[in-house]
Amino acid sequence: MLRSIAPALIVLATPAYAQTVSPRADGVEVQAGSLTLRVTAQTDAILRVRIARDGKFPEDASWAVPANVRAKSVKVAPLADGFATSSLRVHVDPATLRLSIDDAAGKRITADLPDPIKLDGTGFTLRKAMPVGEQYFGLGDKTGPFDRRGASYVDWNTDSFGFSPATDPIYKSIPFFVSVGGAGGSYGFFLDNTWRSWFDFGHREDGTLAIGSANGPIDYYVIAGPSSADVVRRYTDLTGKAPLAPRWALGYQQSRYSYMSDAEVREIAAKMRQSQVPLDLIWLDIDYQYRNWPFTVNTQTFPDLKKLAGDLKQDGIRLVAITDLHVAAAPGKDYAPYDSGTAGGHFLRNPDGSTYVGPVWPGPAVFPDFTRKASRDWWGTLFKGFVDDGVAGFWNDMNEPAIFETPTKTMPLDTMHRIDSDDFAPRDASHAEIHNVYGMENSRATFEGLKKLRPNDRPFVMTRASFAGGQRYAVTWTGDNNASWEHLKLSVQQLVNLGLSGFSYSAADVGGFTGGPSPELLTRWYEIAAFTPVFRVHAAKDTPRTEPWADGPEHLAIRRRFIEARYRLLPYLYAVAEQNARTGDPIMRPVWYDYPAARTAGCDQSMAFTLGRSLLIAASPKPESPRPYDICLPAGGWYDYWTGLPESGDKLSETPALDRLPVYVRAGTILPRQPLTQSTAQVPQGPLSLDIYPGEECSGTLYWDDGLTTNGATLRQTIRCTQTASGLTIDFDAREGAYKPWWNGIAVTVHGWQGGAKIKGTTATANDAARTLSFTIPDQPRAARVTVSRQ
Ligand code: MIG
Repeated sequence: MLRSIAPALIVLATPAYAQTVSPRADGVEVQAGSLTLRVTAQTDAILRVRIARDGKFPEDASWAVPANVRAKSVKVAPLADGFATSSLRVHVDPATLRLSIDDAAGKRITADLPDPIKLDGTGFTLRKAMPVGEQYFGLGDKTGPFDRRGASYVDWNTDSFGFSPATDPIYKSIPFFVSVGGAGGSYGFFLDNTWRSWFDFGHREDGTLAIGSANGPIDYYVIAGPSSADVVRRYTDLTGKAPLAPRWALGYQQSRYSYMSDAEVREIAAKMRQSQVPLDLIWLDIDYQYRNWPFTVNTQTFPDLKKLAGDLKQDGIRLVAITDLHVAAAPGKDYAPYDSGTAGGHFLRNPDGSTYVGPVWPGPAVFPDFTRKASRDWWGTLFKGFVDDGVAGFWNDMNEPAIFETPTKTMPLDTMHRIDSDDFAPRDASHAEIHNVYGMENSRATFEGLKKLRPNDRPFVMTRASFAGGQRYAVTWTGDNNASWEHLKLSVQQLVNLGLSGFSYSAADVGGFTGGPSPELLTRWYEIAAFTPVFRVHAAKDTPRTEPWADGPEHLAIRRRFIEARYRLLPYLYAVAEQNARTGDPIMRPVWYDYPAARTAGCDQSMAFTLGRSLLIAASPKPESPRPYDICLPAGGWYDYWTGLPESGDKLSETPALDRLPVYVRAGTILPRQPLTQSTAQVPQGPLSLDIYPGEECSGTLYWDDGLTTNGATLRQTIRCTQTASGLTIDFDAREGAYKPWWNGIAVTVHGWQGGAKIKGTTATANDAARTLSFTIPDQPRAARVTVSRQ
């Protein structure tokens, strides 16, 4: 911390009211009338802005940004009206507290409008400029247009069964957006405030970006780029990275509300294996429980959960069980979650001190106080039985929290929480303050509980509600979507925006939760979801079946082929996931994340996305239409993923066919893949494949480990290729880490090749029609060069 120098006090001439500018070692503080604005350079590119009313700054505490991150700041150079960091220039108008932020060259990143801070009782609104040409993304999985310009949003976690592409708010509140296209490059804005909040992107007032909240601290971060990738990475420096998931989380996942019995689960598993559809996970929805009481099992229908989990595991299939937070209010029934929770004082209270009881699935239910560390710890212990039974992952649903039989769909706003956690001062807090972080803290309690029960294992938790920073604890999905083409389209935009908002592991119910998809819609959804971070088929009760075989052999064949493609891609997908854990780069990205010019390319790219930097998936922007559509490929060259042939030109016309999804590989990619398995738990038989697509900056990354633990050995290796006058050289860097991989050999395929070739120590096979050259070499753990000479 660099806050030790005594601030010099500059009193300005003829103030309308008191104005002082106090330089600080790591920023500036400016007072105008009853407001004091403090800007702190957390890093050279991240500014924190806090505003005090009546001289009192709000508590310096946060659910989203850990204390050790907030404590860091850097030294700045004072300016007459602000300060500079190595990459930013910050100006504050001392009369109005109007803030503007430029890059080092003076290009505008973001600026307040005149009259920038409006107070309204406990609430406030900040007003900022919205230059023409800027677009806005993020805010989690909110519906509405992909680019948020022109729309307005409310953050208030809401159980939104059957939401439409225009419903707002829905389940999550992630008060963070990325602005793209401004003069000073991309920037991010994060409002660290948990109360009911809003973002208005010029909806109400043209050219005005208005951000407000009903209550709570005026406390926000401006995160400079200039690239969108810089912004997203820095946002995850603040709010945390999503830890690398267990590898099986990247496999195909089958769910339904509900698989009703042990027998039905076994039948689904057997049918998957018979149909040769790779599968890693089966999900147990609420009906496995006794009377919908969390942490119980209906032993009539699931007589031996441990045996079921064990038998499935033999087959490479793991179980995930739903564990909702609404504990049945069942005194005297020998129901441990209620009894131990009551004894420990872990449930939320009414203002009069009595325990709050609300109706949900179990009937009358009580609700853990997840903002208390002690209550989170208690919650974490409830998983012991299931963990001992071998249940691999947990599903935290209904944690907005959802309450039945009330128009607000949630608990009264005066329900009392106790904050006793992190660096907060212990105090009581109303539900109005905690509501938006309740689901995140529920998933945190689950995650931390699992860490304690199995310290070396990577927990797998999926949550419905969350807040900024929730990616540290859980993956998420978009809730109760609908079986429609417009929801398929919406889902792609939701997952892309979630990725930009820190939630890199995301899913949408494949096929739609409500309704019932046509066979074509369901097949198309499988195809696209095969390239999304979490691939989970799920559907509501009383809807048609959506398992891969549900619509007959032709649809099954297509769906299987896409699931297989995903399993072959696992070495690539896993390396992208590891990159995400390290850097914050999303797994699934808008095309312009890595290729900025794509944002303004001519084509409608609302259904295009990349999986890592190397694969571009170009689904139809009108997925319901049989009409041809244009695909814009970013500059630099691409290959067709399915044929391996280079594309000529950067604009392609695609005529939709149900069995085809256009996917492209960046020229300059070395793509690792593996032989097909039926589960990520199976050891692939055969060599690792490396497909080389020659082009600029040609490289690829191998990352591998046991896929399960956090403390085991790892393997990391970069491979590069260079086109030479006589052919191609492939350079293996020395491998880092001691993990011993499953492969002994490497099957190399060079794409876009013509003619024969000579390689020392092996024989190469050319295929002129496919324009490939293939050869096998031993594994290359050490630095080595393979020279491919044209013949
Ligand atoms: O009130 O657990 O979004 O995925 O199948 C419905 C039953 C409760 C809502 C979830 C959905 C899940 C369902 N749940």
